[in-house]
Amino acid sequence: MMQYLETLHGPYGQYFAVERELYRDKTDYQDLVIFENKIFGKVLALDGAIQTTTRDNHPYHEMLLHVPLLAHGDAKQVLIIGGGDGGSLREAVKHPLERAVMVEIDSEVIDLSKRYLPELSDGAFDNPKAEVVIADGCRYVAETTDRFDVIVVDSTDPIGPGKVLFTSEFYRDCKRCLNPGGILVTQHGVPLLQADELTDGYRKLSALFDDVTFYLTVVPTYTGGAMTLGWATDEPRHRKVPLGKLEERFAGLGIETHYYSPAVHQGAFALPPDVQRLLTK
Ligand code: AG3
Repeated sequence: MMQYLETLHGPYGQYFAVERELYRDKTDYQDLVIFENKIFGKVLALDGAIQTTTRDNHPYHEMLLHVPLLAHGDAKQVLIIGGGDGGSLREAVKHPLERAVMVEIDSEVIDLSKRYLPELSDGAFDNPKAEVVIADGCRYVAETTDRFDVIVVDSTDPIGPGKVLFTSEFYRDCKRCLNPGGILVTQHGVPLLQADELTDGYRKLSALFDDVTFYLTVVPTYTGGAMTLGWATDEPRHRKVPLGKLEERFAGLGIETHYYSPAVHQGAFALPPDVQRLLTK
């Protein structure tokens, strides 16, 4: 049986026994592989890095979307940068939004995910709130006149086409596209293995926003322990929403989750000292 070896972190990684390879090719932007594994179900990898699996994607997509949307409490317009597999869009459309715009650079990630991983988007691409734009996310936030209440950066790691999504210019343009009190969240890697990226992100975001921190989630196939998601806003109250209020908003959605709960939401902002120490200016 074939094995898939993740090469993302160099000296340390994970392997998957490939039960069945569903697709493997180069898109215009990256190397894309989709395969089945007995434990994790269907797995999508880009440029040697696991992106998502049908089994363990919930702690990622639920925390990336429900935390800012429920903290905000009145988001109407949401922008997702990247996220071609549709998992973020799936969680976004569960909220009473007017519009969820997803800007993905690589149309093949969308097409192949719809074809081989339909469980990931679970129909979200056909939801009337969803709007898909095939474009460079950097360019989109630099040029659009639309404004958003929440922006979610569902990117790859800072290698390949995702690299520009970790720059000050990109963050500045995201801020430009946020309505007052808007929230930006980002995928920020695993601090045990990507400590410098975390410090770098903290510095860049702190230069632009009044309230910057990171919150945690645990995704087994993002190896190395808890992963950080970036949090940047000029409205510090969004981080301090009382539990009762979050519970009320969450109940209003009438959905069942795998990982997100209002208590997990609050606890996710508690950072272990070793992670906290990486957030230095
Ligand atoms: N994008 C985030 C992949 C991060 C993997 N990084 C890591 N293991 N350090 C996932 C796309 C899913 N919508």
